[in-house]
Amino acid sequence: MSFTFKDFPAACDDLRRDVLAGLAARPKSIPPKYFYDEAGCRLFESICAQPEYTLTRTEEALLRDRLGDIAATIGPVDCIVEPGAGECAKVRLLLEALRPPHLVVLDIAGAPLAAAAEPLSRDYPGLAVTALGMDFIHDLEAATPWLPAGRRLIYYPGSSIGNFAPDAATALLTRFRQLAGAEGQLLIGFDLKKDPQRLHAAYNDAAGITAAFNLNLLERLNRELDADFDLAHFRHYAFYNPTAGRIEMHLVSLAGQHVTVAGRRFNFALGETLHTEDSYKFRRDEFSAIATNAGWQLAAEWEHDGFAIHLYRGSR
Ligand code: AVJ
Repeated sequence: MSFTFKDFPAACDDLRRDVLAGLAARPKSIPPKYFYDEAGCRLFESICAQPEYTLTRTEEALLRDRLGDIAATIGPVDCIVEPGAGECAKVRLLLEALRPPHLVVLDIAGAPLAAAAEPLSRDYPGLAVTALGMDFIHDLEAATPWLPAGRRLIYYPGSSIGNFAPDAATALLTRFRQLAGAEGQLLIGFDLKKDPQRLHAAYNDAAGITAAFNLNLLERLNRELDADFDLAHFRHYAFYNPTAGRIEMHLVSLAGQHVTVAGRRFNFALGETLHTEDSYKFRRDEFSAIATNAGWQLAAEWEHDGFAIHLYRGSR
């Protein structure tokens, strides 16, 4: 039916500002949302197809196998809202099962989002699709005027929430709670704590795709911020930190070196790290405690092979 696209500007200035701030910090770090340029999106798709990385396939199988039960528990909804929708592939199962009149998808990469979302309005007759190119982590409130009133379901799959430390996850889920409104629900997928060797392997695939994904961030900075990172002088290093309950991804400098980024010079000592991602893993009770702190109440849960899908309703 109808398709609407709104691109919110300034994503480019954000990259420059965040990267310069991150390179000035100790330890150096860059937010993982910047992995997803065009090449990064392709590499992430390829990660999801690696035998060691089961997260995405397990979630899809779980959703597919339990779809009838999940849809019946959710009940009728007027609108599905998916932050970080990317390829808009995951939401199709839910659209088929729930048949809502509206879908609102959000992603930091506006143009690819629009390209992926537009076909949905043709494939599902009677569905009005709105695509918002925005950094929802910073600017979620800007989405509110675009959401139809009524029963909203926020859909946040893929353990994207794992990129946020517990306090930041609570803050984001609190804003989801406000965005969802009084009758709102949240369907969220997250990766469970499991054998650390299995986690380690998932972020150190034999084909080297995760390493390429991590290093692609430097390629992006070379292109978009006129930087001069030598990719041969940085090593992908990912490990499970059981104390913090997270996978950490780093790019470790293999030499003492200087790098210029957006006209500024930065020194990397031999062995110094650029921390590029945290991917938190949760026990079911740890996760529901975070959601409860954010004003949500657990309504139902589904688990398979180390992955969980939770359904929440408002508690206040
Ligand atoms: C998209 C954040 C869920 O943490 O597993 C995959 C990203 N990074 N391999 C994850 C990722 C390296 C992924 N999330």
